[in-house]
Formats: sequence, C-alpha cells, structure tokens
Amino acid sequence: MHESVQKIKESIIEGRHKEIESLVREICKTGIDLDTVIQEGLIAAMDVVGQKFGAGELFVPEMMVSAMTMKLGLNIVKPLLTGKAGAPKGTVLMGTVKGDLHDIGKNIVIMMLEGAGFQVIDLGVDIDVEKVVAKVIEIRPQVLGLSALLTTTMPEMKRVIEELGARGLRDRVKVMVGGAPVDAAFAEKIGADGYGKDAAQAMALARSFVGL
Ligand code: B1M
Repeated sequence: MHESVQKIKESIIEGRHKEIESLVREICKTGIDLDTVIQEGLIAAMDVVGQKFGAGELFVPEMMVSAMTMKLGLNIVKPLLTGKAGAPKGTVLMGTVKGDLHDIGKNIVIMMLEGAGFQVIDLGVDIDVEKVVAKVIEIRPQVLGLSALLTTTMPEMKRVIEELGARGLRDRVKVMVGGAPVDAAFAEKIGADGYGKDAAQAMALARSFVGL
C-alpha cells in the first residue's frame, strides 16, 4: 500500500484528528487516485475500528474520535470529487433511517452521487418515516436512498416503502437501500428497487434509475 495512504489509515484508527487534514491535503496534491485514498485509507480504517470495537479492544468514545477524524479527512477529499460542473442528472433524496445515527457511509455515497452529477438532498440521520414521505412529496426526487448500519434499524426501510405504497407514492420514486448489514436479499424482500453494496454501486444504480 502507498505509504501515505497507510499513514492516513493509522491516523484514523488512532484518532489523531489534529494531523489528518494535512495528511490528506498532502496526498491529494500528488495526483493519486482519490478512490484509493477513500477505499484503502478512510474506509479501510473504519473497518479496522469496527473490528476492534466488536472485539472489545476499543470503546464508543474512541470510535467517535476515529469517526470524527475520518470526517475531517473526507471533508478535504469531497470538494475535489464533486468539483465537476454540469446540469444535474437527477435528484436523489438521501437519509439514514430512524434510530440510526451512522452517517459516514451515507456521506460517501452522497459525495459519489454529487461527483456523478446528481443533485442530492441530504435529510441527515435518524429520519422518521413521516419526514421521508413528506420530503418525497415536496421534492419529487427520482431516487430515494436509505442507509442503515444497525440490524435493529433495518426494518425502518421497510416501513418507509410501505408508507410510500399506502400513500400511492411508490411508483413515483425508485428506492435504493444500503449500509453494512443490508444485502440484496433484504432489499428484495422489503420491495426496494435496488441495493448498493458500496458507494460505487449506489452511484451506478442511481444512474440506471434515471436511464444513464
Ligand atoms: Co456504530 N456500530 N454504533 N458507531 N459503528 C457499527 C455499525 C457496528 C457494526 C460496530 C460493531 O459492533 N462491530 C455495530 C452494529 C451492530 C449491529 O447492528 N449488528 C454498532 C453499534 C452497536 C453502535 C452503537 C449501538 C454502540 C453503542 O452505543 N453501544 C451506537 C448506535 C448509535 C445509533 O446509531 N443509534 C453506535 C454509534 C456509533 C458512533 C456514533 C460512535 C459512530 C458513528 C459516527 C457517524 O457515523 N457519524 C459509529 C461507528 C463509526 C461505527 C463503525 C465502527 C463504522 C461505521 C462506518 O462509518 N463505516 C461500525 C463498524 C463497521 O461498520 N465496520 C459500527 C465506514 C463506512 C464508509 O462504511 O457505513 O458501511 P458503511 O458505508 C458503506 C456501505 O455500507 C455503503 O456505502 C458506504 C461506502 O462504501 N452504504 C450504502 C452505506 N449506506 C448506503 C446507502 C446506499 C448504498 C450504499 O443507498 C442508499
């Protein structure tokens, strides 16, 4: 692995938030593929953090510092990815479902979608069904993206889809779901239109939904 990418990864795992911005800024100046920085640096670091958390080697406060460190790094990469101009390819409404505060993955998906030319309206985290439905009515997006990182919040995705159906709105918007515990079988079971394993797949799916 590129030495500086490794440094970025370690910096996030160890929560060294004071150094992350300069590290990411420096590596971006080298002309490195930004996807490598995101996948092998930023995302790979959070995978390690998750494993350590699962194994009881670190606790919520440390996990939060790592997450914050990653976000600082992402904020440096984001404008570089989304700087390309052009007419929007379509509108995507995105949010993390009710009861769930995880937003790092959602934010990466948003970055990729914006980079691909979509206008993205971010509803944030812990979004209840009513708010999602109200925003679908107000904004009329082509795509609704729902993210969940907890097995306990996955059922919220089904509730949103059911409510869209009950209000006669289901045919108006394509629903795409994603997040670490979600898979294609779950997406199919709850009646979603598609599942994105990662940000690249989510982008490809959104493009296909608008006929690109
Ligand atoms: Co939490 N957490 N967390 N956490 N956290 C997990 C998810 C967990 C797996 C850790 C573990 O036990 N190993 C576990 C869930 C277990 C389960 O449900 N089975 C867990 C837990 C238990 C919890 C708490 C309950 C802990 C506690 O308080 N006891 C608590 C819950 C809070 C809540 O939400 N109500 C909690 C809290 C937190 C923090 C706040 C500390 C922090 C979140 C900070 C933030 O997001 N702002 C946090 C973090 C950072 C994690 C881990 C370590 C990392 C998640 C992450 O950011 N991954 C995570 C362990 C892990 O996943 N490795 C863990 C990096 C990110 C880039 O990946 O989000 O998967 P991901 O996104 C990917 C794809 O999934 C996909 O594309 C992204 C980019 O490739 N994708 C989509 C995501 N959304 C998509 C949507 C799409 C398409 C693709 O279409 C719409």
